[in-house]
Amino acid sequence: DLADIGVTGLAVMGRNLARNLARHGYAVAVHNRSAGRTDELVKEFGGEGTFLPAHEMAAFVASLKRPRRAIIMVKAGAGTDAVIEELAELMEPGDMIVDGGNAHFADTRRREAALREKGIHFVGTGISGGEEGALNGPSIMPGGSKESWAALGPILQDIAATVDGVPCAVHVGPDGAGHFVKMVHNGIEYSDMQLIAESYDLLRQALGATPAELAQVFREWNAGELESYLIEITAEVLDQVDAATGKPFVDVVVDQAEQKGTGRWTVQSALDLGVPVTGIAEATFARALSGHPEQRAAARTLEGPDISGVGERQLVEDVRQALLASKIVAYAQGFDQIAAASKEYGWDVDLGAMATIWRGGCIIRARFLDRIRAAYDADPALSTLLAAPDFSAVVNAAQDAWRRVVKTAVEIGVPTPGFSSALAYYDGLRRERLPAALVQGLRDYFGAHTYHRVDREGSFHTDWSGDRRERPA
Ligand code: NBP
Repeated sequence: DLADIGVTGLAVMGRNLARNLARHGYAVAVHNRSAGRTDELVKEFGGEGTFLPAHEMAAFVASLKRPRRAIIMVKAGAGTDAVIEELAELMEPGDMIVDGGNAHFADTRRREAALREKGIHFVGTGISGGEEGALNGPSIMPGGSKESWAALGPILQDIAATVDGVPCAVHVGPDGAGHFVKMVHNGIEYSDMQLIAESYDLLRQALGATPAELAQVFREWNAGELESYLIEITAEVLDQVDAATGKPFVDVVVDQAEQKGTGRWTVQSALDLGVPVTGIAEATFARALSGHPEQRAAARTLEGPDISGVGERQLVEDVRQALLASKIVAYAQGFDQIAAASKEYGWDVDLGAMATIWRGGCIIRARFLDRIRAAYDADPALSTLLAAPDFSAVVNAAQDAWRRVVKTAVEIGVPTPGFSSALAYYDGLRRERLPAALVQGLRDYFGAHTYHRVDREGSFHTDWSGDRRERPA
């Protein structure tokens, strides 16, 4: 008998995905570069379903039903290209190669175009939720052709997480759309975590609260509109006590955040698209700053403010509101970026559907996402999430608290780039007139870059080095 689908690359992600497929009744062909992993999978979990192990790629491909469906789950980069090449040699027009790794969307576009020439569908697919998600139901963001979605969609929706009966898997759009959306998802994840970290830091510094006390604060927040996976696990991490020292776990971890690069990719793409994803950028840069211990040691001689006058006020509730408002800004920016890329690359991404598929199975799952879906349902052409009535009401109500939080942070010398830049973005967006007019004037002065006027059509240049009169450009 032949397999319904295959998985090649059987490290944690591939193995769990293969098991998830088998548990849903699919016959799964399994293959890995080094045969040991394949044998191990069958030995340990063979009882969970039907696995067809293959040690050679040719045997793996031969064991698949036509049109063939093969998922690649290997380390992103050169390894993926090597496996695609090997698979493509053995496949026929109409077959489908799914890349479930964290590929850069530009690589996915290149690979899709190359395989399309051969009539093979290449489906760059974002998979979120880590190993646990891969096994029990991830959020799945496939790109690629409509034909490939028709053949893969039912399987992917079957193994994805479901929320209220709705599967967290939908066709995102052609070629690189799926990996692009996964990339932005990860960028938003960076921003969510940075904001949570700032909330914790500020409350700990300002109130002298212990990590355990703050765990309780996050737990309470998780019972309200901030309810989300990341807030939930923040309480758990803060509650953790180090067995070796008896100290709070968070105090024994080296404070240098690492990254695999998707935050950086998101920011790079946003720079190309001209979309200000400041929340994600600040989060990425905050990680970079944390990773420069030599500079941080050298900077310890710099002085901070005198904080003796700062009282408690209602700081906990203020921080909760600042966190919520900053989070809305981060999501608004992330959705702007997806919209811009969708336009640039002709993807026609349904923004509301993206909120839906992130509701379960993935790291940024949150109650909040239902409201984003509702906002786009109410107005699919929404220009910014901040302007949706539900969200503008929240940020308007939060803004006084948000300002007090940033002020307190500045007063006591706690860096909150996430809160501060989100607030600056909010104020920048809502300002009727921005000092960009002065920037334009300066550009025209030194570079004759011209400017537009508020009262007349056309481009203008002022002869700054001559008579300083304005002329149409
Ligand atoms: P890794 O990213 O650690 O990759 C290990 C796998 O890649 C092994 O199966 C290895 O084969 C294979 N491989 C490598 Br390395 N180079 C290869 C090559 N040149 N040819 C063929 N196979 C090669 O595995 P992972 O953590 O399971 O992640 C798989 C993918 O899923 C990655 O792209 C990752 O970014 C993505 N992802 C991971 C997570 C997560 O939470 N870990 C979440 C979402 C997405 P070998 O056994 O022979 O060495």
